[in-house]
Amino acid sequence: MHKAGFVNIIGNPNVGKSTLMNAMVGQRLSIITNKAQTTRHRIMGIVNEEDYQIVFSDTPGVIQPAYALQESMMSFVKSAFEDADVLLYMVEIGEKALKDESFFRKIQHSKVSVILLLNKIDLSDQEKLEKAVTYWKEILPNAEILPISALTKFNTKELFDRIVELLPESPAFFDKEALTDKTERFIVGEIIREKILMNYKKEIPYAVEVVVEEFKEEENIIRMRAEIFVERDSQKGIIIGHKGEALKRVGIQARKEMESFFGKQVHIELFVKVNKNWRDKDNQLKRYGYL
Ligand SMILES: Nc1nc2c(ncn2[C@@H]2O[C@H](COP(=O)(O)OP(=O)(O)O)[C@@H](O)[C@H]2O)c(=O)[nH]1
Ligand SMILES: [Mg+2]
Repeated sequence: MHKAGFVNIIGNPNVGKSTLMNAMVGQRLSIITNKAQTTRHRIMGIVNEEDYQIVFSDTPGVIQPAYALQESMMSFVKSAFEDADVLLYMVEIGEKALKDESFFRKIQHSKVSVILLLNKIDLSDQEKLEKAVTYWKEILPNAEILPISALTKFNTKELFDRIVELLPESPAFFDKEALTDKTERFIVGEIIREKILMNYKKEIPYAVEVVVEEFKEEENIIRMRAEIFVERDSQKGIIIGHKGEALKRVGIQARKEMESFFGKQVHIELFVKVNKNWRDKDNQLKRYGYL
């Protein structure tokens, strides 16, 4: 018998969804920072064994959308409700319900198994944990509750085993060699965006989109060229920095990360361009793969 299914991770921004997906897959597929809205897409991470295939989905944190990009991000979350075989609803200890009530009601009335993950218990204590368990049992009686730490991997093995138990009988959905539904170019773009999120403050990270224009794998090296789009001229100057030093730092950090991901030497060139108010334009969102 072969089992397969979609296991979709949903929750508020910054609770640790991407950290968990990477821990489950054993690869750094989804970027992680301490900033909300780091994840903008639905990203699948696939675990293959002879007798099962788990397709994890990491999703953007649930927010009330303020512009078109965020609306598209929430449509990725919506799609994750629609095909789930198991829903992993992740919260932090001390946190109350999802920022969007209609999403929360969907979880309450879910027909598929829901596991409520109380994440970051490494930062908590027994008393707070017990309070949280009591609170969530009351408002989400249909869920199994599991305290975890995605970061220190506390209880992640237990979670994984429980997911395998819950998987339905099914043939595989993806090639059994596949690791993700995303392309190498997408992952490269995300790594660059992660370094931008880490290196710049205020509105800059939210105004940035990265497009990988070239990805050429040679025998000993991968050559890449990427364009960083911002919304305004002033942001372009900030990204580049004094004598180009800020951009250079991003390039070096991204290259190191890529070399460890691809296990190969990487050469990368970065260019910064202005695409006025792209976050609010449907045709631009389409171009960047959000619609
Ligand atoms: N202490 C602690 N920090 C965590 C844990 N899981 C995630 N984090 C941190 O929380 C922040 C947000 O993580 P991320 O996975 O990007 O959250 P997401 O927005 O829900 O995808 C990062 O700084 C992570 O290192 C955990 O179990 N314990
Ligand atoms: Mg994330």
